[in-house]
Amino acid sequence: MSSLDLDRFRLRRFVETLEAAGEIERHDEPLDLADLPQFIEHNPKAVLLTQVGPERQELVANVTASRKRLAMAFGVPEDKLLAEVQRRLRSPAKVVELSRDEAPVQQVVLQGDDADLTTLPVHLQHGFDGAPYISASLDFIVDPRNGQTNSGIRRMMLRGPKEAGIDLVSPSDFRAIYEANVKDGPFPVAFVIGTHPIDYVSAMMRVPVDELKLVASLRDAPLPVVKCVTNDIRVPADAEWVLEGYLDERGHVEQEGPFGEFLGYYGAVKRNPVFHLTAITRRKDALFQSMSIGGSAMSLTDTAQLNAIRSEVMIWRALETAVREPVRVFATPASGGMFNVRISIRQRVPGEARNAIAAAFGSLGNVKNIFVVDPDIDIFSDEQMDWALATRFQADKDLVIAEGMRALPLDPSLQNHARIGGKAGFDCTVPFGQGDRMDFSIPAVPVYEGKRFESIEAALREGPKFFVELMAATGSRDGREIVRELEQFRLGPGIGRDEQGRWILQGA
Ligand SMILES: Cc1cc2nc3c(=O)[nH]c(=O)nc-3n(C[C@H](O)[C@H](O)[C@H](O)COP(=O)(O)O)c2cc1C
Ligand SMILES: [Mn+2]
Repeated sequence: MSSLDLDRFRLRRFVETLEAAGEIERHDEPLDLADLPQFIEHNPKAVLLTQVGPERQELVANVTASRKRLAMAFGVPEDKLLAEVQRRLRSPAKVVELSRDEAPVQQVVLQGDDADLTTLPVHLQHGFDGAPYISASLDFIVDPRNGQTNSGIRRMMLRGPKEAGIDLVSPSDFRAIYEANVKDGPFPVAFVIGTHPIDYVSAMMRVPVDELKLVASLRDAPLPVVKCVTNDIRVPADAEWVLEGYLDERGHVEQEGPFGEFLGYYGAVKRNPVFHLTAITRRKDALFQSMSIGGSAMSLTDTAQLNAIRSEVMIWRALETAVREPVRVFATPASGGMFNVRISIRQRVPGEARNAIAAAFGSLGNVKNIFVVDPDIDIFSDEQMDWALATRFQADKDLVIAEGMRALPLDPSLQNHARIGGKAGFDCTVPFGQGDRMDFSIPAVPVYEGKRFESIEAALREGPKFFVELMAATGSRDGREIVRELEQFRLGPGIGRDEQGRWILQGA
C-alpha cells in the first residue's frame, strides 16, 4: 500500500475547507433536479446539495467559480495566484500507479446494465439546452502516437443510459487526436467527475506535455493514478467519479446542443461525436460535481474563472519575451476570462505598451481587447481601469487595431460566424517620460513632514515652500493662521508663487 494521502486532494476535503471559510451555501433538504439551477446559477458561493433527486445523491457546484476559491485551492492569496501557478508549472512531476483495490475511485464498479448515465444527478442547466448536461466532466485520453495522456474539460449531453454527445472544439488537442485516429475504430476515453480544482486548472492548460504529469506538477505532489476497468487510460485515483467508455468511429454525426455557452449566450445545435459508456466507477461516498457555464454574470461561472488562469499564463509567457518588465496580467471574468485583458507594465523604453499589445494579440485566439496601463493602476479594479482609460488614452494616437486575426466563431459580434475578426489595443499608459508632469500627478492627502523653523518668514527665507511645508515648518495643526500671515506678507514685503505654486518671499 502506498504512503500517499488519498484524501488530501479529494474534492470533499476541499469542500470542507470552503465550508469552514464561509464559501459554501448548503442545502440539506431533498431537492428535485429541476430545483437545482435556481440555487446554483449566479450564486457567488459554491453550492453543496446533500439530497439531490430520488436517489438523494450529493452534488457540489460552482467550486471553481471564484478567483478567491481558486486561490484557496492553491493555498495562496488571490493576488499571488498566477505566480503560484507559474511556480508549480515548473515543479517536478511524479505519477504513482496504484492497484485497483488501492484506488478510492474504484471502490464501487458498475458495468453492464448497472452502468447507466441516467442514474447520475444531472440537471437541465439552461432553459433551451438540448438535454441535461454533465458539465464538470474532465476527460483523459491517450495519444496513440506517443502514449501521452491528454486532458481537458468537455461537456456531455445525455442521450440515453449509455450514450452522450460531446463537443470537441477546435483548436484542442482532443479534437486533433480524435480526428487523427477516428478511422481506426472506437477511441477510448475516461471522464472524471468531481475532483480537486487544481486538476481542472491543469486540464485548461495548453502545454505540450503528458497531462497526468501536469496534474502532478500543479498539485505540487505525487499524483496517484489507476488504470480504468474497461480500458487502459489512467485517471487520478483519488477522484470522486469516473465514466469510462469510447467515442465511436462515426465522427461528427449526431446533433448536440443547444447549450448555454461560455460567452454567456447559447451555442447552436452542432454535429458532434457520440460517447458510449462502458463502466462507472466511484468512491463509496462519491460527491458529484457540476459547473456553471454561461449567462449574463460571467464572473460567477466556473468557465470564466478557469479560462482566466489559462489566459493569464499564456499571455504572461508572450509578455515575458515582448517587453522588459511586465508587472501584472488579468483576464476579466466578465469577458469569459479571455476576451478583455488588462496588463500593467513598467515601460523602460518608448513603444513597449504597443509591444505588449502585439504580443497579447498573438498569444491566444480568444484574446480580443487589450488594455495596457502603468504599474500605479490596480488592474483588478474596474474603477482604476475606467479612470486610466478616461485620462491616459487618446483614441487617435493610442488605439491599436488589428484586422483579420483568428477569432472565436462563437463570438456573436462576428458576422456569420466568421473565423477571423478584429482586435483592439488600448494604450492607457502615461506618454513615455512624462510621468513627472504636474497634470499627471495624483492628488493625495497632505503629509505634514519636513524641516521645522522658528517662523513662517524663516521658512520662506530658506526657499520656496508649498503650503503643506509651511504648515509643517511651524507645526501648524490648523493652517488658517498661515493664510492670515501670508496676507500680511503680501501687503508688506510682497509674496509671490513659483511655477509649481510654491510660495516665495519677495527679495528673499
Ligand atoms: C466548464 C468547461 C467546459 C468546457 N467544455 C468544453 C467542451 O465541451 N468542448 C471543448 O472542446 N472545450 C471545452 N472547454 C475548454 C477545454 O476544456 C479547454 O480548452 C482545454 O484546455 C482543451 O484541452 P486539450 O487542448 O488538451 O484537448 C471547457 C472548459 C470549461 C472550463
Ligand atoms: Mn492538451
